[in-house]
Amino acid sequence: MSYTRPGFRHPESQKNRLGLTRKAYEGSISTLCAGCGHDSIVSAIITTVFEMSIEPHRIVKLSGIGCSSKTPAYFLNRAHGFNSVHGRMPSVATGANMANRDLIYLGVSGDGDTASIGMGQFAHVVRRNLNMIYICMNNGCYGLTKGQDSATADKGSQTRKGDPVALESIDLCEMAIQLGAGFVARGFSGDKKQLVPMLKAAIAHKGLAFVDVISPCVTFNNAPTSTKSYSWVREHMEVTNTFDFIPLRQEITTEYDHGTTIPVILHDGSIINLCKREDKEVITSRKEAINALEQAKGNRQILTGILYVNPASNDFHDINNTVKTPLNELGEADLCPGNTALQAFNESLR
Ligand SMILES: Cc1ncc(C[n+]2csc(CCOP(=O)(O)OP(=O)(O)O)c2C)c(N)n1
Ligand code: SF4
Repeated sequence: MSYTRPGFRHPESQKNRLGLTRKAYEGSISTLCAGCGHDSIVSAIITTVFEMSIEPHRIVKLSGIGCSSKTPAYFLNRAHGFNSVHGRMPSVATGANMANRDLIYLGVSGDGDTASIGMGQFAHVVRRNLNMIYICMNNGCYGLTKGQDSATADKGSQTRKGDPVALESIDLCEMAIQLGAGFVARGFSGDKKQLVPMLKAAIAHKGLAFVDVISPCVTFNNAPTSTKSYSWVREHMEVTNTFDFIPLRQEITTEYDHGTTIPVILHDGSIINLCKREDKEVITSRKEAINALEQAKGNRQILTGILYVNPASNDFHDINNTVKTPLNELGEADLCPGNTALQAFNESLR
């Protein structure tokens, strides 16, 4: 059976700065299980790009294999898209990004796709600091292949069959911080209020922005004792900071009157205001971010919020001094500067 999304929208639907309604940012109707956390993340992505007034065709959505990796079909129909082999999204994203640096690269993956078959690719794309947003929809299991434990399932938490997970779990945020990501955040699919500004900040960041979103699999990993279930996360979530994303065109406002506020200026000039609890002052320290994650884990808590930002992050293009123009815009004279230039280049290497 196939479904199509009804074309009708209220004539007075809200429009963004481009004059587009939310409809322009939607995709096909989801075929995921009703209540899957991944669908909530899709909705947050749509809200984010709609509110940021990004032209849909400026986005490249990429994914691997899994229920999570199917989701790019459910948002941004007018964007470019590539559904790659299991765990290989980062290398496809790297190639595309090298060819055209002017687009916005949004990679979507699952914890199986990222932390198992794609672990090598994940590690290197973070290390290279590719200018992309990398979202991991983390449900602690392989949803698409019927709920086997993934490498992010917490040790001791309950598996689908009811046994405790015997192996150490991988914390993708800690890994990303260690490997040099300039922006690392953790959200919860059921907390859109936190997720949307987090995604806006990730899009505004230059370099790799890793966003791990705990996203319960309602079908295979929702036992109340699983640390990726709705009930467990709701009961144990500790929010590091509340924050807002303020595009430069708008007045800067914040509604929070507790704790301190540190403005972090991202590369495109936009600002995120991070309002923190009194006892959490710095988010620009890798050491503190890892300590905070470890401490929360020790207390059996999940730390959410933007965990680490490096305001001086250089992306892969800066590091490799690549040409500023997308390759498809280079003319013959740029691509083939002639024999004299070739000889001079060869001489320089002797
Ligand atoms: C090379 C290869 N090995 C194994 C599979 C089978 N497979 C499909 S999806 C998947 C796991 C997906 O898990 P995850 O990334 O966590 O996504 P979820 O479905 O939970 O969102 C596996 C092992 C495959 N498609 N290709
Ligand atoms: S199997 Fe799990 S991850 Fe896959 S669509 Fe269903 S609820 Fe979502």
